[in-house]
Amino acid sequence: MHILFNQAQQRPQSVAILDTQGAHTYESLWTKSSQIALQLLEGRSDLEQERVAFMVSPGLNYVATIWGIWKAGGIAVPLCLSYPLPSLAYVIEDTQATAIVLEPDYLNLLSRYAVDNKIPLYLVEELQVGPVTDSLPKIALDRGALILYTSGTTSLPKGVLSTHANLEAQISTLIKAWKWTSNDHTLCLLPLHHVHGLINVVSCALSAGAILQFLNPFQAETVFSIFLEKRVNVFMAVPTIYFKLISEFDSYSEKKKIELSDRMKNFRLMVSGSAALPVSVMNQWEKISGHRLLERYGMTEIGMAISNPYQGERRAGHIGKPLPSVEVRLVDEKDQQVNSGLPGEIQIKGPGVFTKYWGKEEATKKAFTQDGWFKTGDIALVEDEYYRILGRDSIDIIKSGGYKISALEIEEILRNHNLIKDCAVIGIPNEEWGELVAAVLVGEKELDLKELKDWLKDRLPNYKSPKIYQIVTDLPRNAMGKVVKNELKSIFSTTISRKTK
Ligand code: MLC
Ligand code: AMP
Repeated sequence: MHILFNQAQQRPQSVAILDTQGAHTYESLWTKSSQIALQLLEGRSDLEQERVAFMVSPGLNYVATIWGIWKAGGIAVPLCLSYPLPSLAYVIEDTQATAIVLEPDYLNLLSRYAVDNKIPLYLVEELQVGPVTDSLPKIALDRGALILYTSGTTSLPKGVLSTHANLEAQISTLIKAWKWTSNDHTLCLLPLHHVHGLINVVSCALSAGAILQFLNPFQAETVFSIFLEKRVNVFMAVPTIYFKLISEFDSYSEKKKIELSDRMKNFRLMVSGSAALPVSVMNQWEKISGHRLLERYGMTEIGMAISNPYQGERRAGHIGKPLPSVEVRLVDEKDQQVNSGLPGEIQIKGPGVFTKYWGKEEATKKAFTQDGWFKTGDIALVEDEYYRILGRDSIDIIKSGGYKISALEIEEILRNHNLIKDCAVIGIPNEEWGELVAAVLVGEKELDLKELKDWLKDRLPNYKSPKIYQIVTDLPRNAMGKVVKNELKSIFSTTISRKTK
């Protein structure tokens, strides 16, 4: 990962990271990551693409760990901090991770599992010891670097394997397109087991020699206090976060609103992505910040592909034009390019496109056309050169708060509940969250939604758990016996849904 490590050589004394422990220079990041690499190697010359899972909160330790795994020749597997044990175990087992690096906060959750499964656990602080020698392996760019998990049209999430070359292409494209420099200072409040936080914010900032400030967890009030410190000038978030920031802003006094608006006018760039940005949110944000949000489109498998311009018209309701080095086409069901102005599936080619789904040859084959285009499943059309997303080809994929969620994964878990006879999960449009995860249940009469919510806590992270429920006697099915999910959507708009609280 030459692009990512360059700045550590070029500006060792500059601040790289600000976190709850203070400011850390590029040199300190470099040293700590080398120490971690050497400790993980335990005398070996190269981890040879062994998978190393890690559960570390955003901050210096997080970046030092992922860089350390890369420097040692391993493939990094970031674990989601809000996953319950079964979801973590799935990722660890699916990647056949040979080691787990973690912070003490997560010991309780993982130590028993690690002992039972004979996987060595390393505390991240304890890896930051010993002299830094130059005996680290040279890593070829075509080697595996990262596995991120993404939900899809299969019930279980798939591990997306990207090489160092894929990541370099994703990072360098964005640095050029959005004009990152070492004068930038960004605030990262996104989860780091997805590309938005890990590539677009963390890796672009550090590759550009900028300052990367962490805030975890996201809190609208704290975001604005940090803005008022007059350092941040680049900000990236999902539409739900902009929605929440607007609500917070609206609660302030006129004096504070003016102070904040004046401050935000000095930002260089504000970006929205990971889900459709409602035009209403874009307009309100422009009113309060003076910034027309730059909306872009991407995916775990490809990094960023389509973006509104840095200079030029940022068109509301549109995701922009293909980024340099990314080839984009729209096709029909037969993978034939559609005529201009007609809708079609977005397909992508380019150096940022991932290598394979980890351990899933069949799924990988199905994800590409015979001539190598990656099928995104997103439907779009081009209007006067700007792409506009119309929807997805699968009703089973839900986007909520910028997270991609598989309806099938949740249904599979719900079906294991002894009082649930049948179920269907769908996404219900919602301005704040994009979509809300909604569950329609056929249950025994003893089924209690409060109890069900508690039961789910041990099995699903909060963001995947249904937020609204309906109990029905039967699910509507077509002649083939398949649940007609579109019909279910109307239940939520015509009756009052039962919330769990
Ligand atoms: C949480 N809540 C939800 C919810 N998630 N309600 C409805 N729908 C959801 N999806 C509720 C909880 O029940 C809780 O309610 C309250 O909101 C706060 O919960 P939380 O988990 O603490 O949420 P919060 O911290 O406010 O998080 C919101 C968020 C988070 C927007 C910060 O969702 C987030 O970080 N999203 C970003 C995801 C992301 O990075 N995606 C990128 C994927 S990569 P109560 O009542 O219990 O308090 C990708 C490619 C690309 O997509 O193009 O970028
Ligand atoms: P993920 O698999 O989590 O990486 O999510 C990728 C998906 O997010 C894409 O396939 C799109 O459906 C969606 N997405 C990302 N950016 C946008 C956007 N600007 N507008 C609409 N959908 C988006």
